Formats: sequence, C-alpha cells, structure tokens
Amino acid sequence: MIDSIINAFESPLGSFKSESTDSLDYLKGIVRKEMDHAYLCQRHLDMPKSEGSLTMGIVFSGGPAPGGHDVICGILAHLRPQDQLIGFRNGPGGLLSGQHQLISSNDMDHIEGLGGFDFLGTDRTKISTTDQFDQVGSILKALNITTLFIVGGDDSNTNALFLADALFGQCNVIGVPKTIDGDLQFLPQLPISFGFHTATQHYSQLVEQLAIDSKATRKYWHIVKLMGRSASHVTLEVALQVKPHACILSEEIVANGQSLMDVIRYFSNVIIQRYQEKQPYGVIVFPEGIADVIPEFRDYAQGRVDSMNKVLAALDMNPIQLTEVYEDEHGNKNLSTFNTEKLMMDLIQGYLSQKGVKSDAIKMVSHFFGYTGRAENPTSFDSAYSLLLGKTAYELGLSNETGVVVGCDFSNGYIQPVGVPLTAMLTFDSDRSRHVIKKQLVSISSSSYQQYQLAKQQWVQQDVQIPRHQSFEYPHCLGIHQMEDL
Ligand code: FBP
Repeated sequence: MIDSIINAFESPLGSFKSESTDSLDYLKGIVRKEMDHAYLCQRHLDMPKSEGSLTMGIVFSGGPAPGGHDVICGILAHLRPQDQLIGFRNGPGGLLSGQHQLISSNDMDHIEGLGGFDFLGTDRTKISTTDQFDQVGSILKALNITTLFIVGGDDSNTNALFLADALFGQCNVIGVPKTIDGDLQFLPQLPISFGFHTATQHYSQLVEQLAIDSKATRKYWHIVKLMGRSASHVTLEVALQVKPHACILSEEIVANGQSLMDVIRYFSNVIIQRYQEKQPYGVIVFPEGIADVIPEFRDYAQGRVDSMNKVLAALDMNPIQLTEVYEDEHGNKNLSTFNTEKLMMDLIQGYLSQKGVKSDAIKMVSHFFGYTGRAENPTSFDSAYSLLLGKTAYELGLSNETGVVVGCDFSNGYIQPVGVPLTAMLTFDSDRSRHVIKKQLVSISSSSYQQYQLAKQQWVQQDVQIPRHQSFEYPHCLGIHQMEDL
C-alpha cells in the first residue's frame, strides 16, 4: 500500500478535470445560492494545462498534525522552475496580516518527515467577514498569488470554501485535509486526513506502555483521556489496537442515552470485577469529547454546575467550582484543557468507596495524551500520504480548480487522488446559523464500531501479552490493515 502511494507521488504530473464543462461555474456565489453543482475532480494523466508561471501560497490552519511539512515537500518536489511557493506564517491570522516567507526547495532538507507545524506555525482565526475576504484578497494580489492552499480540518476548509467563493476569478483556493481527529471525511473519496495515523500510533504506544507497567506492578489503574474533540475516531482506533480493560466513546454515550452516573458505574464495575479476580490494576480510556455529550458535563461547560454537584453529592463528595470554559472563533470548546480525567478518577473513587471498596485497595493515576501526538514525526503512511496530498494539491492548482479539498480514494484497491468539491461537504449548522463543513462522527453502524462492541466485553479480563501486538500499519478506518483477532 505504501509503495502504491509512493508510486502515485512519483508519477508524472497530471491534470484534473471536473465532470462538467461549466466546472468553474459551480462555485460562483455558491454559498449564497444553492449547492446544486458539486463535481468531483478526477485526475488524468495528461500534463496540466497552465503553462504560465504560478505563484502559490500555503497556510497551516487549526491544530498541528504530523505530515504538514511533508505536504509542503510534496509540492516542492514537483514545482516547475517557473513557479514559486510562498508560506504564510502563524495560520489564517498571519494570512490576514500578510506574514509570509518564500519557501525554496532547500527547505525540504530540513522539514521532510518532520512532525508538527512549526516551520510556518498555525492558529485558529476564522475568516468569514467581507472585510476579511477583501483583506486576504489584497494581500494575495500584492504577492501575485493565484492559488492558495489551506491545510486544515473542517473549520479551516469551511474558511477555504467561503474564501474560494469570495475570491472567485482572482485566486483559486484548495484545501488539504488535515486533523488528528479523523473527522474530516467524504466517503469514499476522502476517508482520512493526514496526521490521524501518526497520532493514534503515538497514543496507542503510550496507552500500551501503561498497560504493560500496570500488569508488571499490579498496583495502579490508569485513567486516560485521549485527544479528539467531537468525534471519537482516535479513541476507537487506539482501543482496537491496545484493548484497554474499559473504554467508552462519545457516540456510544449518545446512542445509549447515558448519564454521568451510568458512565461512572460502567468504569467502576469493570474495576470491581477485576478486583474480585485479584487484578487490582488496569487501563481505562475515553475521549476528551465525552465532556461535550455527558449531560452533566455539558451543563458544566455551559456554566451550570448544579447537575454535576448532584452527582457529587450522591457519591458523598464535595461540590466543585466552575473552571474556565471558552470557545474559539469556530465555536469549539477547550476540551483538551478541561481536567475531565482527574474529575472522572475522583468520581470513580467516590463510587467505589460507596460500594465498600477500601480506598487503599484501588490506586488510580490520571493521564491526558494529546498535544504530543500532534508533534510526533509522521508514520510511513502519513509521510507518504502527505507527500501525495501536497503533489495533488499542486496538480489541482495547475488545473485551475478552486473550492475543492484534496482527496484520495483507496476503496478500489488502487490509489486514486481526486479533488472533492467542498460544497458537497457543506451542511447548515442551526446552532451557528451558517453553512459549515460537518465533522464526521464515528458511525455506530460502521464495522470498526461493531468490532469494538463485540470485543470490549472480553477486554475486561485480558491483559497485554508477550509478544506484543502488531501496530496498525495503516489506519484501521481504511479497512486495509492486517488485523489480528480481537
Ligand atoms: P484540528 O481539528 O484543528 O485539527 O484540531 C484538533 C485538536 O487537536 C483536537 O483534538 C483538540 O481538542 C484541539 O485540537 C485542541 O486545540 P487547541 O490547540 O486549540 O488547544
């Protein structure tokens, strides 16, 4: 598989064609009108049409993800002598204020295969007002940039589409799919963003190391929160690899209508079962996103502490005070900095002592694995995939496409780079009263979720084994990995 991705990267530059001759018209005023023309851009092997020189811009947007530097290298590796690439520093905020630098092929020596986004930096500024579009338009014009690559997730690609619409005819805007959360998807043409595989491999290793340590010392329960804001793809992928003794996903909580007490009871019962079997240790895993779906946490995040304090009172625990909860410009809450892992640990401890488990019988340590996964050097898969995404973004630029995000269809057994029209991914968000690109959550009818549900009961009694499990060479969601029996 990785060889096929590399071959696609090394093949000569091709061109992209939309399925209709009026392809470039589909975007005009699209966000204001209806999105009834959404043509997939298919790659062809003939050379791109644009023969003149091109100045292109690139900006990282949102949280870092491993592979961003390889996206740049993917462009640089194919850059024609007459073209140039300008990088905007510090994300969309830096784009708005025109912070830029020329990127040369010499830069590849330093950044290829390097994790993080620190070569250019990033931020989460939302670009949505007419003034902002005009501002970006004049900065791009001054630099003679006629193609802009926005490397980002759902919010950033929402930015990309609105900007493509506003700058139609002046500058093409092309998205490159990034996010460790794995929630930017459009099946089958865009099954995965870069960064997801590396982050989940990184977290899997850390969680497995806790499992190994706890098995050796038989002393601690490790309560682990994993990054992944709305969707639980990260936790699901880690769980399928490491098989923690207990795990819960946000989508599972919603599907089962579970309350905070239901979740505490579930975790505590696993601990009690293992305690009775003389295994007073283990690993519990959950995503940070549970804070957005468990009703008591949601209330808490919205500044209401009563329902949380009712649960605490029921467990004979002291009430808590509100900590600061804020939202970024796109409406995302700071769930990573929310100390849910510690709170969950205390709640479980409270429940156990109510059930008569002595406080020294079960010792717990809480953990949060998040930011480090975004800085890890990309896996072979992410590195090859990001290079291909960069090359494909460049080909789309040469083909004069706009309002598309780079995709790659793996579903037919071969690698098919495509351009996915961002309009096809839009949805109306009634909470925010605007069109946005929808985050794709874990589907409870997906085969990964079904496997997880079938297996998790068995994990309660299982410990890590020697020899260790094989790490997933490819993201599980692509369905092309060799999976051991669960
Ligand atoms: P993106 O969607 O921008 O890729 O970011 C995802 C993420 O890593 C989430 O998993 C996490 O909740 C969030 O970023 C943390 O953001 P911040 O860096 O603003 O604390």
